[in-house]
Parts: sequence; structure tokens; C-alpha cells
Amino acid sequence: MQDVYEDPDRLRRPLRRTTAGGWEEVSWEVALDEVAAGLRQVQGRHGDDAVAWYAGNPSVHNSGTQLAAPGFLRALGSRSLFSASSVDQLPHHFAAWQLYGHPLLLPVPDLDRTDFWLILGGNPLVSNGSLMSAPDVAKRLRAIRERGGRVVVIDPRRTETAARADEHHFIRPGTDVFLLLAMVQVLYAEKLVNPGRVGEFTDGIPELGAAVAGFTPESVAAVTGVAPAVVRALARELAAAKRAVVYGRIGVSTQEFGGLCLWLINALNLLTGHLDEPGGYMLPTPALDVLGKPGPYRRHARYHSRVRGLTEFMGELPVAALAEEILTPGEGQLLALVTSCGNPVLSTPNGRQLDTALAGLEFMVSIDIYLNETTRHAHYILPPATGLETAHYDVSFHALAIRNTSRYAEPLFDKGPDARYDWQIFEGLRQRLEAGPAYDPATAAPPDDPAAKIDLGLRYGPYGRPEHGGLNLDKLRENPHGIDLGALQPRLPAALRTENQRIPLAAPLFLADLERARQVLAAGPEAAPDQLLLIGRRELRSNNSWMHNLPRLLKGRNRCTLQISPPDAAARQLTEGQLVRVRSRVGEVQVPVEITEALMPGVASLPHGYGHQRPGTRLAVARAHPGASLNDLTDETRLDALTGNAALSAVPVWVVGAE
Ligand SMILES: Nc1nc2c(c(=O)[nH]1)N[C@H]1C(S)=C(S)[C@@H](COP(=O)(O)OP(=O)(O)OC[C@H]3O[C@@H](n4cnc5c(=O)[nH]c(N)nc54)[C@H](O)[C@@H]3O)O[C@H]1N2
Ligand SMILES: Nc1nc2c(c(=O)[nH]1)N[C@H]1C(S)=C(S)[C@@H](COP(=O)(O)OP(=O)(O)OC[C@H]3O[C@@H](n4cnc5c(=O)[nH]c(N)nc54)[C@H](O)[C@@H]3O)O[C@H]1N2
Ligand SMILES: [Mo]
Repeated sequence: MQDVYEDPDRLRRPLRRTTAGGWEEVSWEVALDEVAAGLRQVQGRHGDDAVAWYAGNPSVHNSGTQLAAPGFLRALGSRSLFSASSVDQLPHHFAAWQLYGHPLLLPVPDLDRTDFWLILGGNPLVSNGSLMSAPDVAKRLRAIRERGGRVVVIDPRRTETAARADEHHFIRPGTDVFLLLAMVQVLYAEKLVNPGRVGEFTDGIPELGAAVAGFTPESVAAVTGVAPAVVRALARELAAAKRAVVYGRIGVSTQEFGGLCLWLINALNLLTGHLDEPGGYMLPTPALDVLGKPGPYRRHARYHSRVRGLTEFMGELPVAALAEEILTPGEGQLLALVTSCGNPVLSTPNGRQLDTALAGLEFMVSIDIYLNETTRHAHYILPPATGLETAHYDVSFHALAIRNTSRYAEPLFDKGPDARYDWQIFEGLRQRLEAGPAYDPATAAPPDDPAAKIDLGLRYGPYGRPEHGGLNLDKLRENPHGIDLGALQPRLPAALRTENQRIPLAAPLFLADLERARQVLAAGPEAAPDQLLLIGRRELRSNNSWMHNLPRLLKGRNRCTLQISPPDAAARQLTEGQLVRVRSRVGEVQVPVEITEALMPGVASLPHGYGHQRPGTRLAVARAHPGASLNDLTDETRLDALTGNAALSAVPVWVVGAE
């Protein structure tokens, strides 16, 4: 955080593109006026939806952005909304919505009380856990083992987490759905289904049993690469353990059956009596409620993307469709874009295509602290104060925490007179869009400070009433280290948002999608014999695409390597460190190869977020260590058809020596 704060490349004043293609600094008033006018101009000529929006990952790490961007978006009035959610966790939201009635009712592993933790497609020792806020995951994992519990990892790569677990099993990328179906099948076949209390308000248990009946461990073993005995043992152990939890993350949500995977993970926890029970899969009770007003959730399939007809979910369209919506002429074409906290050129599938698309936009605005691979296409860059200069409340991450906690962080440093907070930028744009040419800074209402919203949220939240502790912002300010609100509590059925307050375990959308899985299983492996299946990789010293300009994190060996297994290297006559060409349907990159037993044969792994060689950025350190972008290889046509999430994992690629 210190290095971001001090980074000489970090932008501190608004930039405007000059006609010569360079940049000039302009005042905040001029920038905000011209941006609002530019957006309105495009909308006036081509309709409100002609302006698109992309929100990147740090949007949820900045309460200023999180609480102020919605007001801006309401004023903008466009339905062309995209975010990093559709290259990340949409399947989690989809399963939560289908089963519990709201996409934000996301259960988390009750780590500190569990005795058996099955992890699929997550590497919490490196990522520190995701959709599971837990300080020091390594310590908590060790504690499970010290109290006699077990940790099992299913991953095509023997990860840092796998190295500290009791057991690790390779799985062929993209096939978890079949492993999970087989585990559920074993529960039914061996009469191990025992949902306990939660069964009293769950429907569809027999229907699910009928649906999975054919998926025996033997029938899926050739596709998954996991031995039937392992599948049976895992299902039995899960059923027998008093306190156990199944957890899945990026590896299972960014694949072609992400939605089914998350459904089945929830189902495994439910069927074995571990849903909503201590040590199992539990719902946090955040101090600031994130669900919004009661009533059935209907933000699904209200509209579709123009070119490919992809389905809206949670008010968004899949970001895998962004480039084609910009590039395809005709009624409804996207002509302008606002990005905030995002670098989709490096983080979304077929980033090269998006790179080309952005270059042709009529008008683009980026709210971002760097001039990077994406923001270099903007006409204006509005850089907010960030990190140590801003106040922060973890609106999302407290709602995903393994213990109920609440904390407010005051800024450590003054942002300086010339800087703007993110919420001031959004409010400035909102007010200008709402008032139009009549906007007058002298008479405009003061912008809404997110601190007031946080205070109100806390007061109206579950701990806000005097008899429940009287939590409010002043209390948090008096306790800068945060307030512990205790262990997770069972919340079902009261917390359910489904219309009949029951859990539809065999929800029709899942059962229908099961047919797609059946067809893929029957068709056999997607990759040709000379191809490898490409997966991603996260590293401790890297965070998506934007921490590669910090010398302390970047120093040391090149981490942007293609890992492959010894037999695959031998088959291609590759030697350690040799430059290789990696080619997929959409593109090709060159990177050094790293040969390691940690990779399953048939699999290759490249980290995402690199590829900093593109011209026109202002990232001196990153440009000196550019690497190559994984998303120049991922394919925008590979999607989870059910949820719209990109299938970034299991991309078929050819790998050959480059020299
Ligand atoms: N192949 C492959 N692709 C992936 C993934 C993968 O595993 N494999 N992971 C996916 C996942 S999980 C995610 S979340 C996405 C991330 O996708 P993105 O969010 O699009 O990418 P980031 O690299 O996180 O970009 C963050 C941007 O926010 C800016 N920024 C940082 N702090 C601030 C701030 O305080 N305010 C503002 N306004 N901007 C700020 C940074 O400069 C950077 O431009 O990538 C996805 N892409
Ligand atoms: N240091 C660091 N921490 C981070 C981030 C970062 O970039 N760096 N990013 C943050 C973000 S935005 C997120 S969303 C979280 C993600 O948090 P995690 O999901 O825990 O992070 P990953 O390391 O991407 O773990 C995904 C795992 O899935 C495996 N995998 C790939 N394909 C498959 C498959 O088909 N099946 C199975 N079973 N496994 C598969 C990969 O080998 C990898 O080990 O991390 C967050 N924390
Ligand atoms: Mo993410």
C-alpha cells in the first residue's frame, strides 16, 4: 500500500487526451464538465444504452466507489452494464439466487470450527481466500489439522494450499461438475443423505437423487481423471464428519459448468447436514445489510445482449460480450464506455479483441489511478485518491467473513487539496448528468458522503438498535481495530428470500442445464491429443493486473512462466526456461516454460494480469517486466451458458518451442 501511495506513475490529476494523441492535465471542474457533456452527447444521438459501463475488481474494495457509483449509474440510465463479476463469481450468485432467493446470500466455510475442509479450485494460501474473508488462512488451515481435522484439495495443479493439506488430487480442468455429480450420486446410492434440520424446509431432495442417478464415479472417471475410490471416500468422509464443509472458488466458477458446480457444492453441504451448521457452510450476519429491500429477486433475463443474445443477470451482461457489442455495427451498437477500477484488456477473455474495440470508441472515460493497457484508450482519465488516502468500510467483505465483524478505516494521509475522492467524482458526474446544461456548481447540493450512508446502514442493521449493541459509525471510530460481533449463527430458514421460504434443491434451471453436462460427458474430452488445457495461476506477490508497477513486488525471478508437467515437456522436447509459443483459437503469446511436477499431465498454467508491453501506458516498472497476457489466449466464446460467466479455465492450447 505504501508503494502504491508513493508510485511516481500513479495519476493524481485528471488527464485529457490531446488531438495529437498525447495527454494534458486539466482541472477537476473542466474534466467533470466535459465528461458529463461528452456522455450526454453520445446518449442524445444514439440513446442511453449506447454508453457502456465496466466496473473492475477494486470497486468492491472502495466503499466510496461502491456506495457512490450506483447514483451515477442511475443518472446515466444505461442498461449496457458490465463488470468483473462475469469473469469471477457469477456462478456463486446464481446458485445463491436459485437456492436461497437472493444472489448475495452466499454461505462461507465456518473455518474455525470445521474438521473437514474440501477445497475445489481455490488456492487460499495465496489468494487469502475469496468469497471467504479470513485473516491468515494459513494459520486457520494449520489449526484444522492440529485439532485432528483434515483438508483435501482438488486442483489440476499441486498448489501452495495443496502442499499444506492432508490430501491432494489432480482433476482434469473443467470437469469438476462430473466429480461433484458423482459425489452426490454416491450419497444417494449409499443412503448417506441426511440434511437434518435444513431438510425440513428443503424441496426436491428425491428429484435431485433421480437426476444424478446415472453419474456413478466409474462413469465420470475417464473424463475427470479422479479415481472412483477417491470419489467414494470423499463422499463418505463428508457424510460422516460431524463438522465439514465443501468450498469452491475461481477454478470451479470460471469454467463451462460454473453454475452447476456451485449448485452441487451447495447441494453436497446441504445433503450431508453441513449447511447452516457450525463448522459447515454458513451465512454471515453483516452489520451492514447488503441484500436491499425484501421481495422476490427478479434481475434475470429482463433483456439480452444484442449480438449473441446473452442473458442479463444482476443488472449486468457478460463481459465476454463487451468487445463484440462495440465492434458490431447497427442499431444498439456501443459507442462510448466508462470504466472504473478495471483493466478489462488484461482481465477479460480475448483481451486483444477488446483492445482493438476500445481504440475505436467515440468516447471513453476511465476512473483509475493508472494509465494502463485499458485506460490508454480513454479520452479522459479521472484518478481518485486511493488506499491510504481514503476512508473505507468493507461493505462486501464483512458480508462474506468467517466471523461477524465490523470495522471502519479512517484515511492515514490527507489526500491533498488537488485530489478528489472516488465518491466525489461519481457525485460530480451524477449532479451534472441530472442537471444537464443548467448545472451550476455554486447552487449544487453538497455531494452525498458515503460515511453518512455507512452510519445509517449500521444503525438500521442487525446490531444497530440499542438492545443489540447500538452499533454506529461513531462506535467504529472509537474502535479503529474493529468490533468482533461473534461467531457465525444459523440463519435459516428465516434468512431465505425464496417466495415460499423453502430451498428448491432441484431448481428447474439447474436440472435443465444438467442435460448440457450429459451431452458433454457423452461427447468426451474437448481437447485434441496434441493440445494442453490451459488454466490460470495466482501468486502472492501479484494482484490481478495492477500491482506490477511496484518494484518491491516485481523483483526476483520472472513469474510469468508457462508451467507444464515433465511428460508434456518431454513430448515437445522442451527444456527448462526455453521460450515457447502458446496458441489458442483466438491468439498466441510467447513465454518461458517452467517444467514442474506440480502440474497434472495434459495441463498448462499461466498467471493472468501480465502483458504490459503495449505502447502508450505510463507504467515504467511493469513495462520493464511485461510478461504476456493469459487473456490473449482465453476465448470469449467459451462461457458458462447458464450464468454467463466466462470459462477462463480449460482453454485448449498448442505449445511448441519458439526457437
Ligand atoms: N484468465 C484469467 N482472467 C482473469 C482471472 C483469472 O483467474 N484468469 N481472474 C478474474 C478475476 S477473479 C477478477 S476479479 C478480474 C479483475 O479484473 P479487473 O478488475 O478488470 O482488473 P484489475 O487488474 O483488478 O484492475 C483493477 C484496476 O483498478 C485500478 N485501481 C486500483 N485501485 C483503484 C482505486 O482506488 N480506484 C480506482 N478508480 N481504480 C483503482 C487499477 O489501476 C486497475 O486499472 O480478472 C479476472 N480475469
Ligand atoms: N496474491 C493474490 N491474491 C489474490 C488475487 C491475486 O491476484 N493475487 N486475486 C484476488 C481475487 S480478484 C480473487 S477472485 C481471489 C481468487 O481466489 P482463489 O480462487 O483462491 O485463487 P486462485 O489462485 O485463482 O485459485 C484457483 C485455483 O483453481 C485451480 N483450477 C483451475 N482450473 C481448475 C479446474 O478446472 N478445476 C479445479 N478444481 N481447479 C482449477 C487453479 O489451479 C488454482 O489453484 O483471489 C484474490 N486474492
Ligand atoms: Mo476476483
